[in-house]
Amino acid sequence: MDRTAQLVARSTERSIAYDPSGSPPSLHVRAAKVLEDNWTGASTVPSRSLYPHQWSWDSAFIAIGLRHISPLRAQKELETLLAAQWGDGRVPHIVFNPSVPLDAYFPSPDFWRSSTAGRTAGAPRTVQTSGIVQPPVHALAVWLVHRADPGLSRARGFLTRLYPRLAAWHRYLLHRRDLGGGGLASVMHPWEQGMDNSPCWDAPLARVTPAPARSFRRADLDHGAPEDRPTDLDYGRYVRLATDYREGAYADGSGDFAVEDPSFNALLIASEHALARIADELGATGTARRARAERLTAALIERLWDPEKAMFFCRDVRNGDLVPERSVSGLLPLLLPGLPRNISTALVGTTTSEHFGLGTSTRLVPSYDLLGEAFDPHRYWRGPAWFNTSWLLERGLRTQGEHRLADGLREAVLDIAQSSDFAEYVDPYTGEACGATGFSWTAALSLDLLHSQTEPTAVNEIKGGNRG
Ligand code: 9WN
Repeated sequence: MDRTAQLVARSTERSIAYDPSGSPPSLHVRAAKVLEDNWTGASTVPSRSLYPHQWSWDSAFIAIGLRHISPLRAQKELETLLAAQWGDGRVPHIVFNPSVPLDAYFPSPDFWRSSTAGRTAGAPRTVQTSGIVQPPVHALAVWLVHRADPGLSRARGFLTRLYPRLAAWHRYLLHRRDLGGGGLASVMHPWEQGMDNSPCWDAPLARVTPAPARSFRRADLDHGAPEDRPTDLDYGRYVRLATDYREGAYADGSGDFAVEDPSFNALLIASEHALARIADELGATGTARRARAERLTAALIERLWDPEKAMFFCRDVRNGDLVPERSVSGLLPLLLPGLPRNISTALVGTTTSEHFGLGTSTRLVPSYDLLGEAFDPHRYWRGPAWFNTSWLLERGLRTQGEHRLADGLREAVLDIAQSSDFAEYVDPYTGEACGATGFSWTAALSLDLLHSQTEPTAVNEIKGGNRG
């Protein structure tokens, strides 16, 4: 057996035998089982019922957890996604599985028509994808996956192969998506930011004429309760925006919806730090990338920070206004090591305030302001708590040295993941399960918290410091 084959075999064994957490084995084993059940051979579906294809930011979170049980599968997860990258650098938000029936999810490949409508933008010919993107968590995931088994990663040329793709992805966001001209990337569709139905989109979406209800058929209502899902009116607007983008051959710049979002940009900055570390590892220098990450942090503060409300807000690029809705997105810049102390202290204060209730009224941090007019503890992204945002916040609190709050959040995530059967999202007060169960990123990020314990290891990895 050659060296690479040996490393691959060892990595596969680890997926079965490795459980160093010391925490109740049942959570570890059950989480691993969810990821096993949702694995297709090349990637992991978010949920067998509701989301039967590969989703972009889901795969990044999934790989972060998978690395603890199979670094090889974690590498493959990211390789499969990045193999579907477009020539212009965009990483599509969905990579479709051709063996899944067209009516299992809407919008399906025949809606996006990526290989024809996306030809000028360099969409791949052999695989069908959507034409929009999702938050850039990928470089961070690639770095963390590499760190889980550097020997396997080097033997397979994991970083060498993925670095140019990640660099092109960031270039796309920083150049083609700087629609506000202030250095930040804009999202052109609510699905791009990942928190689809957030009240932050209500005002910018209001200027979009909905596609007629009879022009499409929603598949999400076959699996989810209508009162928890986006309304038909909002769905019509999502469809209109995506249709217009497709009809314009997926060229960036026009479009009724353009928003600079705090978490999308914070994740881009955290990933830029990770890319700097990948460059160092490959023998190049990450210095220019670190400087860029610092410039982006300054732009984030200048354009999206409101000192009076102690919160980051979205900016509607089409009218230049900040959107005055408090969302968990506005807390996630806590991930950034370069955040000035006065800002991080104020932001931690907002996290524990009556708007989000961390450590006081809520068990997990809600997706939206508890006091906001649109708050609803069960409706998609309008109040419930998600596990990926909780994981990001836990990492962010540690980055800022807030270990007591982070410990409490970590415990709550593990507890509720277990009791909710790895729910897609939960009621922030009670932890009651909502949406699908057996949800992949819930299982993966629980595994990650089990393994990372309370050591600030992952924090240093996110920070891109000089730890070996
Ligand atoms: C649209 C897959 C995705 C997540 C998103 C979540 C939801 C899709 C939908 O599911 O979005 O992309 O149909 O509502 O909002 O964050 O990536 O899990």
